[in-house]
Amino acid sequence: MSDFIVVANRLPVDLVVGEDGSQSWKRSPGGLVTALEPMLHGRDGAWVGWAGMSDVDVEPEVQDGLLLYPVPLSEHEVNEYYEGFSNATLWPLYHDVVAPPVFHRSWWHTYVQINQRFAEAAAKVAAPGATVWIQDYQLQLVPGQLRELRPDLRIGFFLHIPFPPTELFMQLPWRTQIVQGLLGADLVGFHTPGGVRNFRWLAAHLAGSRLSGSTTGTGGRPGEIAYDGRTVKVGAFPISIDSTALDKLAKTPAVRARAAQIRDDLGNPKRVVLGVDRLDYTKGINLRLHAFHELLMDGRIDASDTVMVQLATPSRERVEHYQQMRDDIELTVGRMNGEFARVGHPAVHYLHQSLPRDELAAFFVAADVMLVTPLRDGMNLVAKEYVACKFDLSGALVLSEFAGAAIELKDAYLVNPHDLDGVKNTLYEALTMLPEDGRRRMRAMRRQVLIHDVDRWARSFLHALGLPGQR
Ligand code: ADQ
Repeated sequence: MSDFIVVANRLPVDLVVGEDGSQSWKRSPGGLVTALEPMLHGRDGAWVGWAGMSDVDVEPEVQDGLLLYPVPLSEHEVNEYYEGFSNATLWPLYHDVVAPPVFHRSWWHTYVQINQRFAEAAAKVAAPGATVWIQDYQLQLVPGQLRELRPDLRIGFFLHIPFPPTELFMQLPWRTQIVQGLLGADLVGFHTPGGVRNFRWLAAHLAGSRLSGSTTGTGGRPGEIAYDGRTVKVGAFPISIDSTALDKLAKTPAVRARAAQIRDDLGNPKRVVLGVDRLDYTKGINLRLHAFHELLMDGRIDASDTVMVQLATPSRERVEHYQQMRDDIELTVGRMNGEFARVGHPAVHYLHQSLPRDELAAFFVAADVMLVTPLRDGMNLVAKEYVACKFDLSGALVLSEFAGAAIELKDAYLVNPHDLDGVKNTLYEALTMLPEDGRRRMRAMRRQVLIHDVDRWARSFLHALGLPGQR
């Protein structure tokens, strides 16, 4: 029985099955685990989630004082609940329908069933009066389902992706059930005040709730919604990174030497432009390649002294839309290099690979301009990671207005990713900025990112939820 439980689609470890059938765990240290680790270990913590492999039975296990409680999924369930409803219905719908969402009743039914399974698992491990923190869009029904099973619990929910404009959300055939599911929580958190506003409107119109308090849920004053005889708090809690650790890593001699090596390997160009993303259609990778390509074609930049590097982590490779997007990006890269590369000197370096943390830090240190151009993004941690690595105040961040991070990083070169000329001109401006202006901008952004780190994010959410001992 645990006092503090995190419920997320994935466990913070991946199951590895050996050739002899033996099972072991590989740690997958994401930002969330790092942020929550002290709280989980300090109070009999548990983590409920899927082990990442279908059709296997895995026993719960205590690792370093943390109970890992696996939720099993069959391959059919992964197809319908995860790849279907979560990633082909909700993901595009919540990202401004930049791809058309697919609505399938059978996917929805599986989503309901699997959410119920997560709720039952959480109900089983929670001590009386425990605090449960549910994460993200795959589990939006869990707050309501868990409250039915265990009204004694304190339940928080945080959405890591944008909560869409009300007109778009209204397309969802199961919109009322989702809103009611979320209202099962005591506190619902979003990255931005816009998400809070959208949710409050929907709660009033779809679930008949009454609103009070702050309308945007910022500044530590969550709004309140009266629903079903309870008060549900709603607030904006912009997530962040472990900025101190990353700043420290970037300053190590090994990472600095590797950054110099990377520039050397690239042929010591005058300027290095970098993109780092999960390969996803919301991230605007192709449009930034087009902007760079057009600057080359216009003769405003020269491939002999300005190179671009795009690092893309493989993602959701079984979903058709992702396969198509990967083909489009690789076609663009091939075309650009066909026109502008010289032997041994590509104009664009493209790596469809996931890199270790210190290698990624070295790329951030090496880059003169970072291009973060999502069409829509809940927050975008890459923008904050770049800033955290620029300890010498060099570098410029080109950032989409449609990333949650744009609210905090006002000193970035902000762009509308739908405006190709705007992206081109702003990229050019960043490439040719005066060093003093660049240092001023980077100093201001670093102040923001170093103070508002992921630990502060987790604490402020849990404080608003009323977890004892949080400031
Ligand atoms: P994501 O959509 O995954 O997260 P993001 O916030 O940018 O987007 O995080 C991606 C992470 O993957 C970063 O930590 C980045 O360093 C890492 N990464 C990217 N490419 C990599 C590569 N080639 N090798 C190694 N690592 C790589 C979702 C939402 C976001 C929100 C986060 C957290 O979509 O909007 O910021 O959750 O809430």
